[in-house]
Amino acid sequence: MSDVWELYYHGPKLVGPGRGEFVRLMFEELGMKYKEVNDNVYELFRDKLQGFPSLAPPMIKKGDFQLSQTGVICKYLGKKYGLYPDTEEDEWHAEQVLSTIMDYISEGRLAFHGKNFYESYYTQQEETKPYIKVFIEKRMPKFLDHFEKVLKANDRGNGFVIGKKLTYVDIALLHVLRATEAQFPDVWPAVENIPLLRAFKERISARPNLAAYFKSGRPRPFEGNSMM
Ligand SMILES: N[C@@H](CCC(=O)N[C@@H](CS)C(=O)NCC(=O)O)C(=O)O
Repeated sequence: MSDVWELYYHGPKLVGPGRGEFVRLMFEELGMKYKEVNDNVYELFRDKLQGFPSLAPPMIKKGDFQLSQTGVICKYLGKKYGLYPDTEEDEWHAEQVLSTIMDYISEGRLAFHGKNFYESYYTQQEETKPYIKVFIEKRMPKFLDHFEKVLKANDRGNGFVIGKKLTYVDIALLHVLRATEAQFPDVWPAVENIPLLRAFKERISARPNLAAYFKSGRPRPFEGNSMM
């Protein structure tokens, strides 16, 4: 039995950072050791997983406790290890923002799988182009504009998403901003009116543990075939 957290996620040959990266960034910021379990994850989740059922990775496990759903994992680790809001109202606002972040990546993924959500992007590159176009032109600016407003509502956008300290929502927002930039390198620089978001991305990326991780060569490259 492992005495460190295990992160179950598809291996780097199958997928890029993906949803697993939300969890990795939590562990990295916290300076905690974790062990990745990457082998045969599809088969494992389909018919071999013991313990409390999980539909899909990422999943974390320590001892007999295992937990899936990316947002729930982030919230759990945040609460357990101190990346969590201090007041009840902030707690719910954090939950609200996290849900919006998850909506954003789900819509982004959907846009790259407009013909068939369950098949690879590479089988539908032509057919899904109109969906990507709508996402870029309508949905991405709407979400980014919203996140800009969320930042502005706290400390005029110069600090964290919620309250006076880093929480799991800052980590989640950082990852979707990085994913957006990587997926849409031509679009991202031209998105208008998001100065606070841009500064936030740089500020949080520069936190010592995260900066060391980004420089380490360990992060998986973004795939370029959908948001997640
Ligand atoms: N809502 C879940 C979605 C999980 C999910 O879609 N996982 C992907 C990898 S990123 C997967 O392997 N899905 C397999 C499946 O849904 O059958 C979460 O955010 O954790």
